[in-house]
Amino acid sequence: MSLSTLKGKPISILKITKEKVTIDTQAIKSILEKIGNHHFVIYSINGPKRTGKSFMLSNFIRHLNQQSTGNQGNDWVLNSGDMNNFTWRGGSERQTTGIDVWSEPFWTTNKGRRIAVLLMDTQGSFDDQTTMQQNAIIFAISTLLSSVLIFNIKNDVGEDVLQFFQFFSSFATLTIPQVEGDSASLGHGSGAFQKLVFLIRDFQFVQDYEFGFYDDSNVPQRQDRRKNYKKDKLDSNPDQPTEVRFTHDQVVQSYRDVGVYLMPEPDKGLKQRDTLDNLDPEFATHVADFITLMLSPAHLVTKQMGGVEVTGFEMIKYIKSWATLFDGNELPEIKSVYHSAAESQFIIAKRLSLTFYATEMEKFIQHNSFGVGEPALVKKHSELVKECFAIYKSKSKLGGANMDAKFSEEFAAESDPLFATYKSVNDNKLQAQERERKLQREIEAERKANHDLKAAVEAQNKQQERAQKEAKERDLEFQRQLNRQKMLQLFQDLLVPVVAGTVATAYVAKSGSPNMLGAAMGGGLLPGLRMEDSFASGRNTSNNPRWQDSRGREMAFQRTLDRANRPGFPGPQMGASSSSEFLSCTS
Ligand SMILES: Nc1nc2c(ncn2[C@@H]2O[C@H](COP(=O)(O)OP(=O)(O)OP(=O)(O)O)[C@@H](O)[C@H]2O)c(=O)[nH]1
Ligand SMILES: [Mg+2]
Repeated sequence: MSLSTLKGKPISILKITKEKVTIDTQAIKSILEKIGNHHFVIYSINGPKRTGKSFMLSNFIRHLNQQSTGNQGNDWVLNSGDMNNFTWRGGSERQTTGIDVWSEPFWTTNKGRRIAVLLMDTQGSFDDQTTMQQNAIIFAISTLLSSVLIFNIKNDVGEDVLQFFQFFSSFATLTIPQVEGDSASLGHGSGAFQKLVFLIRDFQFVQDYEFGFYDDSNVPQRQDRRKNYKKDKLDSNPDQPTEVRFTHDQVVQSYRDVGVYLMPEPDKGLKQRDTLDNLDPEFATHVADFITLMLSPAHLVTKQMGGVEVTGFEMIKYIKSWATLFDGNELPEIKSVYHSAAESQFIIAKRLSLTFYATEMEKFIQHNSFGVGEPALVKKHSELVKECFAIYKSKSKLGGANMDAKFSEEFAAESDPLFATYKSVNDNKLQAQERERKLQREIEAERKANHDLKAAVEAQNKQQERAQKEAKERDLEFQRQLNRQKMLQLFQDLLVPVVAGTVATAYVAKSGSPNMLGAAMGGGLLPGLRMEDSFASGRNTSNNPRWQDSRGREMAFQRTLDRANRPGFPGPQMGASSSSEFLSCTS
């Protein structure tokens, strides 16, 4: 490839005021006219502010200038001589504003054709002086103009970077039908744009990925081919949540060709003092490699509109037609596109917030299986509402204060019924808990009552046992007494009459009068025996007085008398009595 050089300078093609963004069609026309009927490659570098974009483009120019002198080495990276190109500098304040295009095309031959190379530097996104709408417009214009977009970021491709990129790209895509006319059939997500290269500055994770270039079929020479940064970090994979997959797919599919270059960190001198005096050799090598690669035939992608290559002159016509789109006091098209994009972004942000709210609330409810008091539930709700607002703010960058108020209103309208549902689930849990407690109390009370009843029954049983024992003892005692009584009775019934009979017999024998026995009885000689009343009173004077014990029973003494009446018995004979009388007396 041979390149011829022209002196040049950055030309601003965009005018940005607070009210509007304007394309300076004359400025861009003056550059494109130099290309005329030739095809051209146009590189645009975009990305967050203060990330070394202008520094990199300056090196493109120095490289192209050096090439034009026929010097093939990498000295140009170390040569700080000609800094008169895209202005770059350190510090925190933004440097580039709007869009600058290098005034002079560089020429090269590619596949036998003479083609031009244009370089375009852009204002860094996310500074504090530019609205998101302006950022989006700058991104859209540079995307629409460029054939190779270098998206310059620091450290790594994070999800936040991809989301912003996807949003800006989709915004740019929405303008395609207006800028390419009705013939533009390529739509969002179907390779609407040509080439995209993520340039990652200060890349740290070299243990996993070597510095250098990655795309679908290439990895750096020393890189283990099983790990490909482009595929691993940019392509979607089935394990990702739908939302994340969607973002990855949109980014990758909006471009026909996507690659990544991992760049090492420069030395402190460059980072902090803008000096190239001690430029880190590894950094210098990679800057040179990157630029050489980007300008190599495989990456020289000529500008197309609606899928067709365009010349410098044709491009001027396109850009003129954009005047109505990007120019004018009201910017009606862009505004409507902006508003619809802002609205879509708002809806997505709101959905994400509500999903987060619902997920966290469900977790909270599930975690508190017995329910929580209403103050705790309300507190959780308020905390989540705050977090959701932060999520919305991080995802919906286009909206202003009006959108914020709209979000709060609509979020409340949608989250309040959800909260009511969670509250009723929580209330049910509390009620169930209360019922459970009540049941427990009742069971406890019943258990206690049963226990008391058992104790009472046991006491009663014991009492009964005691009573039975006492009764038994009483019975025994009674029995004992009865036995004693019986013994006594027996004694009285048997022994006393025998003794008394003997005494009486002896007495009768001695005195010769049974009646004298009554007198002896009366005299207390025979206690427990008494003569039948009629004998005792003397009314009955028979020789056979009847005797009674103290209970009035006729006594066995009769037998004694019988015996006493037998012939040969000493003393007077007494009247005989039947054996039956005797038996009835002793039974
Ligand atoms: N950490 C780091 N700093 C760099 C790198 N390349 C250049 N710089 C420094 O970054 C600072 C900003 O460089 P610029 O090229 O002006 O950055 P920019 O992205 O164009 O900045 P804006 O135009 O304000 O958006 C300068 O001090 C550079 O020396 C790099 O690869 N890593
Ligand atoms: Mg800059």
